[in-house]
Amino acid sequence: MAQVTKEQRTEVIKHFQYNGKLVDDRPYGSGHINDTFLLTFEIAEMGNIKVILQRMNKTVFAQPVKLMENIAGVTSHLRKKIVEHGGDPERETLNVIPTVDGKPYYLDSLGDYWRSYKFITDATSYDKVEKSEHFYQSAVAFGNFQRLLADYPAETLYETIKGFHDTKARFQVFKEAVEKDIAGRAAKVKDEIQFVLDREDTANYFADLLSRGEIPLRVTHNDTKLNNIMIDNKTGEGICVIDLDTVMPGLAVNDFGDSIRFGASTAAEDETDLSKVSCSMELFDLYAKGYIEGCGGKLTRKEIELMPMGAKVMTFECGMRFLTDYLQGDTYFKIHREHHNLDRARTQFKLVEDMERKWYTMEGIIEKYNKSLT
Ligand code: ADP
Ligand code: GN1
Ligand code: MG
Repeated sequence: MAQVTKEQRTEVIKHFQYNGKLVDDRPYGSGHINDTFLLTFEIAEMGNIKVILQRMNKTVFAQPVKLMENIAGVTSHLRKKIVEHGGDPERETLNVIPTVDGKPYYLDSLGDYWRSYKFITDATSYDKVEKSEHFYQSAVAFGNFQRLLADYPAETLYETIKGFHDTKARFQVFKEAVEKDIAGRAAKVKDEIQFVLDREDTANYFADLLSRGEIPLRVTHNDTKLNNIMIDNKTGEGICVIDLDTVMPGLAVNDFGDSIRFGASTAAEDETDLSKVSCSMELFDLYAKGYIEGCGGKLTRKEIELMPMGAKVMTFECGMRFLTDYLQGDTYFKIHREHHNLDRARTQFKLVEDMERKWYTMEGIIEKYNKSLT
């Protein structure tokens, strides 16, 4: 997608229900998909009010209007439950700011779709675990999210990305990308390609279990990385789950696994010094504890037992997706340097190897929690 220009934002901003005078407008956050801006408005006697403005990625999300219907449905469901439990719905769920004609999105003159959210104040989205307690709290919050949506009518949710975590199908897409090699990069990444090809069993694992009915489809978040949760600056609690673009029927083990992939890593997702990258067993343990607690007894024993596999499959899948994008010429994930997707793929594969080495430790941790269930 073309870069967002200042003129484009000026047009867009006029069409949302904002008050006050715009005093600041800047790119924001480190998401890989949408274009996010933080706007600050000055309102007489009230001070400054911040909002998030996002251009939705229409290459990734083919139907932005249906996607926003999902978000409206999910956030109003969450709002109702938060109010029932005496929580603060202004901070504990996303709040969509409508356009002047009352829609949850704006279609601009260039054909781009935009949406806006109230900014969640006094909270931080972390790219790396700074305090282990934050990671535990994020687990409780993602578990709660799963529990609160357990009674959401899954059939009303539009599938925003078909086969999003169908790792088996993604393996086939990867093989095609290697064969086509449109960016002419395959010869230079033979080892990484072989790493993926050697693990077809990992790619097929959950598809096979699902087809045998051994694990349930649930309404899941599907993108549970640590920077998709706001941690309260004062209490350290996971206050709000954000980035709801991929809320769809999925697997709880994948939600668990994606959090481990990102948050239990001892290094950033794009670290180039691979000696720094490993999967922390202390963080794995903390997250498992928090997530099982947050889900409030809703997970089956089988789902809990499969948590190490969830971590491995999601890390493997993500590495495979980064490498696929690298082979296809970097068209999906935003990159900020030439071999960014390759660097990201390498950290994921290093994590997969480390998880394979620590397999029995992970299983032991999970067994401890499975045993303690009544
Ligand atoms: P992407 O899909 O590109 O990851 P996100 O919706 O996750 O987009 O937004 C990118 C970043 O913007 C988040 O990681 C977070 O830091 C920030 N952000 C998004 N929504 C809010 C919000 N309502 N309040 C505060 N920060 C937000
Ligand atoms: C993307 O949108 P963001 O940056 O939170 C991606 C996830 C990947 C993640 C890797 C819709 O997440 O699936 O796991 O990057 N989201 C989409 O960091 O593809
Ligand atoms: Mg995000």
